[in-house]
Order: sequence, then structure tokens, then C-alpha cells
Amino acid sequence: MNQDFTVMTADEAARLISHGNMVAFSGFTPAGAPKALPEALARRAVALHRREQPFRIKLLTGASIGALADNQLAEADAVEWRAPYQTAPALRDKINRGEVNFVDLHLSEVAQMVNYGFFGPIDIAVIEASAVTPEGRVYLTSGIGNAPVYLQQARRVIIELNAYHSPRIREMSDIVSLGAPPLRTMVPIFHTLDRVGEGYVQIDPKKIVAVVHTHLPDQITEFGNENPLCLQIARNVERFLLKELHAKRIPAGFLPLQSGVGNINNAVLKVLGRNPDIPPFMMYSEVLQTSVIELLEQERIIGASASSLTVPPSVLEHIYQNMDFFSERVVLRPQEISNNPEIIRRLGVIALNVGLEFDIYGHANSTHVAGVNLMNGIGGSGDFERNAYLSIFMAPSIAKGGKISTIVPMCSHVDHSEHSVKVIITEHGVADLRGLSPIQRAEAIIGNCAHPLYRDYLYGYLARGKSGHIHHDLAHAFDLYQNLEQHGSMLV
Ligand code: 0RQ
Repeated sequence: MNQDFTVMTADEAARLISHGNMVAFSGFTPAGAPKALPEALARRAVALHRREQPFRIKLLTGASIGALADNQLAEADAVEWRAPYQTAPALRDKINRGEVNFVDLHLSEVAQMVNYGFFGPIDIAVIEASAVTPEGRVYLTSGIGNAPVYLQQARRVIIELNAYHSPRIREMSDIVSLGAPPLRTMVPIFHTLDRVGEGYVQIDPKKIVAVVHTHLPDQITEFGNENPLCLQIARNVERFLLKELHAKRIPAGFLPLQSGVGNINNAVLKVLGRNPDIPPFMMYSEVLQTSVIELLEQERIIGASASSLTVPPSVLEHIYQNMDFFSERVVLRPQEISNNPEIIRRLGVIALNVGLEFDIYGHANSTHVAGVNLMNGIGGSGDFERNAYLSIFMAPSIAKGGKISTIVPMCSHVDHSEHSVKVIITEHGVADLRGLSPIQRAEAIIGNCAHPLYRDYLYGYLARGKSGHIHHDLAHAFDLYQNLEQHGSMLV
């Protein structure tokens, strides 16, 4: 298999990476991300910094990587620039202190940006693989992410050959490249499970400068259990989708769902999966969590396309033991295909994502708390919400025990504009914004979604605002944030 390649320890391979290098990691979420090199890079940074030598890299990934890995690298002060998504508390703190430059990107767009050199050349890619052949065929693992483009564009490649993964994981991979404009052709995916590529990435084997052997699971822990709030939001989603189905605005065979990550999304899938009035459906998503695996086995989900299997090790092992069943029902794609606008629009995907806050006109903030501090990043939410058949956003109506309203007069930061957001759902109800003018949208959002504690304030703002097509009182549009900063609560 890899006799032709130089086998190294992770620490030896880390020495191939220099200060200032643009480094690219495989994977999507912790699934498929390298596991030994991040730790070794952190050790290298600490050792060099002790000798007062500089060592900070630029790091591109698929989405998040393991929080442990991102935290270790951040704590070792090993990263000066990071894109396109993260979920690690120590890294987040450094970004918000201005110590790491972070670039928040639509996940579907990263591959083409790299292909066209928007970020400069990639010095070295670190790629987790289940196998690599002397001819340069690289078989990926549980998360595909941007690994294909990183493998092709990087000047040098380090392979983490992880024996933890089943060699059969390759049966789920469907790797295809989009080509360069203006000669791009259509991606011929007409059904969720269509396969259009190969099970491996072909590269020049001479680029592989090291192979590091590992036997390590993905750093994935299960999300918490269902709680009453998540269940209430999920029931409102269920009620809305059933209404659409009965009105024939969703066809009788249903449409593929995309579901973000977290407790609300898990609750939604469980509730939809249990309802016999909702026909078995497909997932055209970016991440598959445990709830999807359970519903596949119950045949409530027929098939699933995504960029990663973001499931804890026990669930991944279960999948590996039942590959005859799962390999026919799951396709793992590069993120420029799992999140591809053309395909999302063609398949009529129903997008279900969680946001931090929404304003009364339907703009959504997914990324920056009070407009200032980064939470995680836009991730794939924009890829799906902008192009979906039905763009649904969900959130609890309040945060921090009611000190924060997630419905505000004017969003402090906008990731998704009123033109993309079609439906907002909280535990109180559903604001169906389709066909509504701005003032009608405001009335629907305040009346159906805002917490009762905040409704009078929001109606008052709407009435007080300078009237035009949209009503705003620019002198007071951000009063709730100022109250929060000065008094610890949005309502004084
Ligand atoms: O804080 O952890 O201190 O309690 O934000 O909020 O309600 O637990 O929800 O875990 O689903 O995360 C938008 C961040 C929601 C996520 C976001 C506080 C709240 C809590 C987390 P605590 P919840 P979730 C697929 C699609 C963007 C990327 C995306 C996200 C913490 O869904 O990152 O959609 N989305 N990707 O108390 C201040 C507010 C707040 C607030 C909530 N208005 N102001 N704090 N919180 N609302 C995945 C990929 O792309 C890979």
C-alpha cells in the first residue's frame, strides 16, 4: 500500500510545516479531520516559542475540526489566520480578542476560492485517509469537506493514515470536481443519492511527503437530550410542514431536508421521523447526526447525502458493522457539492437552521453576538437558506433566562437578509413571511414568534418608527443591546 511513502511520526511530520505556511486540513466538523498533526503542531509551536522563534500558521479547514484540536492550536498561539468555520471556545476567545484573524465564509464557496488562488497557494495539506495507493489514489474517511481541492492544490501533502476507519468507508465517497469557469458544466445530481464521481481523489503521489499512521476516533460527542423547549420548537416545525403538505405546496412524496447541527435540529428530525403523516423522506444536508442514522434504520429516512458522518464513535462503529445497509443509503460528498446552490435549488431542499437573532423584518444573525463577538460562523446555513425551496430558521424566543430577546428591532449583524428568510419558528409559533410586506412581516414575527415579555416593546418600536416602506427609529434601533450592556438585560 504505502511502502513507497516516507513514514513518520506526527512530530517528525510537523517539522515539515514552517512559520507562515498556509496549511489545509481535511474533514468536515471533527469527522475526517487530522488528529495527530494538530497536537504535534501545537507542541512544535510551544517548543519554538520557548526558544523565542516565531511559529504561526494560516489554517484552512472544511468546517470546524475537533474543538480539542482547534483549542490546542489556539492555546499554543500556533494560528495567525483561520477560515472558514470553528466551534472551539479557546480559538473563539482569541478571535474575539483580535489575536487570530478569522474569515467567515459560505462553506460551499471555499473550494472555488482556493482553486482560483483567492487565499494564495496552499503550502501543505494534512489529510486523513483510510488508504493511499502508490499511484496516488487517496481514499478519505468520515468527512470529505474540502479535502479533494486541498489535495489537488497543495504543493505538499501529509497523509494521516487512520486504521480506525473501516476500509469500506470508501463506498460512501462520491468525489467530483466542478472545473473552472467559464467552462463549468452542470453537476448531474437529480436525486439525493445520485453518484457522479469516484470513491477516491487522484493526486500526483510525489506530492506525498509523509505518511503518519494513527488509530484514532473522530472527536465527536453526542448532543444533549431532547428538552421541552427544543421539542416545542420541533412541534411547531412539524405543524408548519404538515400544513404545507396538506396544501400540496410540498409534494406528496415530500422534499429532501437539510438540517443544521444541535439540539433543536435533532429534536426536529426525531419529531418528523415519528409522525406517520409525514412520508419517509430524504436528507440533502451537509452533516448527518445520530438522529439521521436512527431514522435510516427505521426506514423513516430513505437516503442521505452530506459531507460528513458527524456521529460519536459508538455510532460510527455501528455503521461500519452494517455497511451493506448504510453504504446504499448514504453518500458523502465534497462540501462544494453537498452545499451546492444549483443542486439545492434543483432538488427543492427544505432548509432548517438555527439563528442567534432575527429582526422584526426577517433579517437573521447566525454569527455575531450583539453584532460584535463571533459565535461559530455562517457555516453552511447561507448555502442552504439562500437557495432552499423553503428557508426555515428556528430559535428559542429568548436567551439567557429572558435577559435577551432573539427578536429585535434591527439585527446587530446580518448573515441572511429578508430576501432569503421565508419562515421563522420559535417555541411560541410560526411566522410565515412568504408574500408579506415589511409591516405585515413585523406583525407576524412579533405576534407569533416573540416572547410575550418583549411583545409590547417591539409593537411600540414599530409604532414609533419613522414610517416609510419600512418603519425604523434609527436613534433607538439598538436600545435593547445598550440596555443589555448597561443593565445586564435588554428590558430595563
Ligand atoms: O449560550 O451556550 O452559553 O448557553 O448562544 O445557543 O440556543 O444552545 O443553540 O447550540 O443550536 O447554537 C446560532 C450558535 C445556535 C448555531 C447557533 C446563546 C445561547 C447559548 C448557543 P450558552 P443554543 P445552538 C450547519 C449550519 C450558524 C452555522 C449554521 C450556529 C448559545 O446554530 O452556529 O447554521 N449557527 N450552520 O444562550 C446572545 C443571542 C443568543 C445568544 C443564543 N441572541 N444573543 N447569545 N445565544 N441566542 C452546521 C455547519 O455549518 C457545519
